[in-house]
Amino acid sequence: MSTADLFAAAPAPVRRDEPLCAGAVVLRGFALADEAPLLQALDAIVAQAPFRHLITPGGFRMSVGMTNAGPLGWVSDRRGYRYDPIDPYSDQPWPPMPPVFRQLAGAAAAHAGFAGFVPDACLVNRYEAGTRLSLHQDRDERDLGHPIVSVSLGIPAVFLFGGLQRSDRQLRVPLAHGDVVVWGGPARLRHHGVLPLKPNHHGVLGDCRINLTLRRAG
Ligand code: MD3
Ligand code: FE
Repeated sequence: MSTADLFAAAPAPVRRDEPLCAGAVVLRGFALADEAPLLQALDAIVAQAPFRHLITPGGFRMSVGMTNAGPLGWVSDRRGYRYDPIDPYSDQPWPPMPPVFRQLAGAAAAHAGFAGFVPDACLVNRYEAGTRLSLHQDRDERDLGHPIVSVSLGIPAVFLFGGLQRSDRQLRVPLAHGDVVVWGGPARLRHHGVLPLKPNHHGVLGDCRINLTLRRAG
């Protein structure tokens, strides 16, 4: 068998760039090369700061399970949304930002045209069948000039990408294991959300989807 035949039998994971609009691009499969170290780092975070369902300022329990890593973590309670250096469930700092998270986010941002991105917050979202994230804007970060990098792992989801007005029509973007999306510049304040997940199974993560959102929050 020739070398070409060997590669044909085990094709490289799909890696392509799909621009969504000015400032937003889907990097299909960008995280696949780092799958094992990403999952190992995720286990260490969850061991120190388990997933929990936060309460919105309006008093609703979020269906997404959340935790954080890095110097700042996103939290919600009856008082509002904010970034906090302390995990309110342990009264300890959040687990450290894994170097593989920081490096992947920097590489993805640079690939999308945002050189020098250094995240100080990683929100880890866990979705199960039926979990959804309603349409919102991300505006709790100090400097909205920095992009956000999101990494999808596990079962697929349909992401809703709207406009600057809540009522603007939304694009539906399927996101699969290993996809990375960079959102910045004119896309940074667009509304977005996640449709309720369909029951599914992923060989490595089981019956859930994990999304990492890497931000410069402080
Ligand atoms: C578009 N998380 O944590 S990441 C969030 O899949 C959040 O868990 C979703 O929205 C998830 O706030 C989507 C994609 C994302 C993140 C930030 C954005 C899309 C964005 C900021 C502006 C526009
Ligand atoms: Fe968001």
